Amino acid sequence: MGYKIYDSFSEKKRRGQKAFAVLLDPDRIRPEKLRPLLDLCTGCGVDYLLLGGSLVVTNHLDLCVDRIKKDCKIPLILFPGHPTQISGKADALLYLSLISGRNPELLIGQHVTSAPAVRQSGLEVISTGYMVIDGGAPTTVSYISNASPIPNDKEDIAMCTAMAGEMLGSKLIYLDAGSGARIPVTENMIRKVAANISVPLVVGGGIRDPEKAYRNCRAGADVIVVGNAVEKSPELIRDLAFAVHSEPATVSPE
Ligand code: 1GP
Repeated sequence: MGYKIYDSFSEKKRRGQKAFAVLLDPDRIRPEKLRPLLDLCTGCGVDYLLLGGSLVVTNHLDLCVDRIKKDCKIPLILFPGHPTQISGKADALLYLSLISGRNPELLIGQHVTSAPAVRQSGLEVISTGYMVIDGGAPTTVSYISNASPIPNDKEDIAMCTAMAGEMLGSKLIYLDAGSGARIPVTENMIRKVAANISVPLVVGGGIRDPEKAYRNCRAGADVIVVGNAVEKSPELIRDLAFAVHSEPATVSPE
């Protein structure tokens, strides 16, 4: 097992290049119909594809991975809500520990029981300090995780949590307001967290427009994840990718 994907995160961060990731929810895609979306992602310079969800009811993860790997060269990273959402054919796995919550199962319990399977999968494992931030209404992740999200105006709690995660060994910190969040993570919180960690910072949940993606990058996010908005309007991918990859100062900061 190498560290190719993680090295690409680190290298982009070192160069100050922001990355754009499109999140694919296995429940909302039909593997045989993915090709146009994958071509669009490739054409727009999407950096990563994430695959997974807090609750997945379909049973075609392997098929989705097969199709994506066959039709597309963008690195495919699993973003599992549960240890069953693992396929050794992807490129890497975000190995999430829900450090913002106090549910021991999601901090370490599920990791213990799934560790042999994860190791045997051969996947590149990226230890990720996963932080759920209040998105203004209950989201699937806040309900399923059975753990309180961090209030979205408590920047200090987020900062201390991210710092602790980094010192405990997380290689990425992921601030997530949850899929479809009404209120995305604020720039103030992103700024505070980014200023106090040195590992790459991933931000997602409720990002619907290029301006917000851009402002998040200016505040210190290294990777922007968008799922819902591009599911509804795939043509947004081009503008979002452009915003994330563009130079500072073309959009005024918050
Ligand atoms: C959710 O961060 C991701 O885990 C993406 O959220 O679907 O709201 O873009 P959206």
